[in-house]
Amino acid sequence: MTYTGITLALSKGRIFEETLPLLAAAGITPTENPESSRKLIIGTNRADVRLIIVRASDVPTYVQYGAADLGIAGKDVLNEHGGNGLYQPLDLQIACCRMMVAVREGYDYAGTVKQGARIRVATKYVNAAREHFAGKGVHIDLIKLYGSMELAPLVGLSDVIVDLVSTGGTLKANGLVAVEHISDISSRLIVNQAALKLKRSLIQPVIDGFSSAVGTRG
Ligand code: PRT
Ligand code: MG
Repeated sequence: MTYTGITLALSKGRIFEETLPLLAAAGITPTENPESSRKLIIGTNRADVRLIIVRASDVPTYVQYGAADLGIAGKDVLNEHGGNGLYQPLDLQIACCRMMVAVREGYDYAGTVKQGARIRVATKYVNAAREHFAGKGVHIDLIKLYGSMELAPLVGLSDVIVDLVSTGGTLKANGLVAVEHISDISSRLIVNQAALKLKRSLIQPVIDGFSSAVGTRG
């Protein structure tokens, strides 16, 4: 049961894909692809390094409690989690996107804000949304969703959404437009603080390998 190596928590999809070159720079190659394998614990070429595959929003939780020593999570996810007990040594500059406010085409966002009207905001990112609108002095009703935010303004669930945008294709396909930029998002390496002290000889080379890969990337 007790594993004496180090465990890195990752999510499938874009984060896994974009982490592969960083792992390679640290001398780590997964033995299986989580997209095709149903396994949640994935070995690597190194007996002392394994990967666990979890939901993107669960990565900070696994690392916080020490079930994983390290993890990779979007700044969006870390902001909602709060970052308690997590050391964040590196911005990996992967899975980059922007957190935006978006509305239905034709919705007068600026006018509504100017009038001081309450705005209904649907989002998965409730902390980010609360902070953003509080900073503007705009009163909102927050509606928490877990996905497909783009639908909310189309069916009258909300006036606006707060969501991540990368190509802009999803907004466009649904007749939505971005009206405000909240923040730039990228993924961070996160480390359990106690694990860093206890297993520094294993963890520090991974941090260094990732760091040099990020630094040399064009
Ligand atoms: O999918 P699941 O519910 O399990 O979790 P998740 O959606 O949080 O995970 P995943 O793997 O989709 O995203 C992991 C991380 O990638 C996020 O936490 C972000 O930090 C980062 N990231 C980068 C993105 C995007 N780009 C992105 N475009 N996460 C989500 N999107 C979504 C966005 O929410 C919207 O629905 O893609 C859609 C917009 O994309 P474009 O290209 O059409 O603009
Ligand atoms: Mg997703």
